[in-house]
Amino acid sequence: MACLSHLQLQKFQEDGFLVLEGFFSADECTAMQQRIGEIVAGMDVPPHLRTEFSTQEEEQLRAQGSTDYFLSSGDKVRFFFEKGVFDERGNFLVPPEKSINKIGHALHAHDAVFRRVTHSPKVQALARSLGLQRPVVVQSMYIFKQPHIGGEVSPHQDASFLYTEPLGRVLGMWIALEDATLENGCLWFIPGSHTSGVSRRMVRAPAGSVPGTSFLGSEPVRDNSLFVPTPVQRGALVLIHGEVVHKSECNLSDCSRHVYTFHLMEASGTIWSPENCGPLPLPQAPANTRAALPRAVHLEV
Ligand SMILES: O=C(O)CCC(=O)C(=O)O
Repeated sequence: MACLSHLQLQKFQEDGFLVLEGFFSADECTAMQQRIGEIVAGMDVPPHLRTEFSTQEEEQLRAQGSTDYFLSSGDKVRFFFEKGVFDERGNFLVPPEKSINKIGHALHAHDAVFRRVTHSPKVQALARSLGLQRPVVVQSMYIFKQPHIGGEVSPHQDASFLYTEPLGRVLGMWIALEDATLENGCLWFIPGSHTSGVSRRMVRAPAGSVPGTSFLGSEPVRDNSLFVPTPVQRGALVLIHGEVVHKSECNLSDCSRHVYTFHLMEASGTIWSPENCGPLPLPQAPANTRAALPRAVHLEV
């Protein structure tokens, strides 16, 4: 199962994404969901750090007060919230457990359940069958897509945020812990859109200036008719090439759409841009990534 067939590999290379249904068992999905329930039950975010997550550029820039909470989350387990879930003092307007957009960006490093999944033999075998030589885990997220209020993720390429030289070294592994449907906000892709580089990059402000981010370039308006919906069942793993254009719509349905997702980088011969926002763990990271990625975790541990 973890080894891709020649046809699957070819499809991934052509489309820039690939669905592997049934990659994780129901028990494995339940273990991740139960663990996230415990983590959420212990959530304690002070009101001034309650940060609404948005993929819209203008809204990200408005949230400067909590920028540092986001920028320094690369090696931590932090909570980011849906829009409109707080009053002006930061008090919850909805039950806290229904307010979270995502938890990021280092569950893989800090939590035993998510570490086990991320470094599982079948994930390692999958990475090997994709030809990765020295895969490192550069970030992870648990995304909730809450019923009724789960926000959209606007069209983007992951390499805009996880930029490397050369490009083509970043890969997302997106795991559906619940069925992802047209109604609750499944992924949509533009097949084949991973072959023309990146249209914009998010860069952090230079050291010594006010912490923040800005974009170099801009996301073009995409032709909606090019996007292909990708509903999948619980347990599916979706491989996402770092440059493929993808999005998800908001969730207006009664059902949540939980996923656990993490990104790998081929560390061999790759330079992780020091202007990326994500700082990450591990001493054995290869020399060319050590400064910018002080804690990147090798997949094969
Ligand atoms: O889960 C989603 O809705 C979007 C996830 C995504 O864009 C990503 O993992 O790159």
